[in-house]
Amino acid sequence: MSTTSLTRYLVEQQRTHGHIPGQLRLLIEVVARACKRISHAVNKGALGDVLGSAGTGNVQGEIQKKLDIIANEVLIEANEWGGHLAGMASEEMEGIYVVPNRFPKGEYLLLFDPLDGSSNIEVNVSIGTIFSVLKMPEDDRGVDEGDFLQCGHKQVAAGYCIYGPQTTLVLTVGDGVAMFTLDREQGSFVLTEENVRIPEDTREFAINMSNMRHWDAPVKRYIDECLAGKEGPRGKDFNMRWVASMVADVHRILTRGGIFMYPWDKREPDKPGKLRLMYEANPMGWLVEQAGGMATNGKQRILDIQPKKLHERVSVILGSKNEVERVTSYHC
Ligand code: FBP
Ligand code: AFP
Repeated sequence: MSTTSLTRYLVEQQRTHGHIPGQLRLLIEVVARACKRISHAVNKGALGDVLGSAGTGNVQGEIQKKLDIIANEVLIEANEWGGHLAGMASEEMEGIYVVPNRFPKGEYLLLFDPLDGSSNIEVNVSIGTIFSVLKMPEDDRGVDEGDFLQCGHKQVAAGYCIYGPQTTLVLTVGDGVAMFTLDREQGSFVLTEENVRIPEDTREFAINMSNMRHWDAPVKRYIDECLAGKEGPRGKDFNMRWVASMVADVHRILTRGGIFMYPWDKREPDKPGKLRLMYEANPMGWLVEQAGGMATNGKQRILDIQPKKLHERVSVILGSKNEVERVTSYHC
């Protein structure tokens, strides 16, 4: 059984590969500590009075759950004073959060979806926290929204923590993907999987099928071919899974392969998709690529999209390489 803690893993990465400067290591450890607190609140459920709606809406016009707000506060409080960050941005906040002057300023920017899959909170299904780390542009004295508008390939760390039957932190710093399971007795994240690889082929897709009538032709064609099974052009049967928590769907794909799609659809023709580029697609896209998979918006690599605004949305197709390539080629 592994005894390598997250701290030791990060120290060893820093020593042997030079991937993780001290401030970044501290940042990742602080995010992990915040995720432990969120995990604790999630586990308490009704006993902790954390379920239900907060009666407020976020910048996306979505009703906020109590846990959305709690998780957001936990991440901000944990990260603002350590001296590793210049600013933060969250799916739950309209503008950026600049680290107050009373604290030292660091070199990094942290972006997060504090509680992804919030429609699953009450029904006791896996949810998670997604995070992405960028470096402050050099020679920049003040922090503004423009500093955050960097392509996904500029991320220096990304990951998520899934609150499910186990609480697992999944991380990349650009040298593959590692998974750490929370050992509640020790109170620490322990390395349980390294060099995670997504098989290039799969027989499992994840998409919200209730939106089928709104899809564009390439997505409809791909799913129709999967549904045709052995007798169809693919010559094999496919299985379907849809958790409605991106963290849970991506975690399954990192564990056993598959393809996940939340494509543009005709319900909101002016929006490029439902999922958020900076808080969901970029960190998940980088994790998937680091595990040998692929992530596109149907036309281009997610990580090469130049964001124009903080809460930008995007169409997402990610997972097993050969399937993502196929759907992407149907868009050309
Ligand atoms: P297991 O007991 O083998 O895990 O099967 C679970 C189950 O019986 C139900 O919990 C679930 O609703 C169903 O299988 C899922 O079936 P399918 O894989 O056909 O979607
Ligand atoms: P919330 O965190 O607002 O519940 O959204 C979760 C999510 O962005 C993503 O995690 C899911 O894949 C997707 O929404 C589910 O969307 P549908 O409810 O439209 O299937």
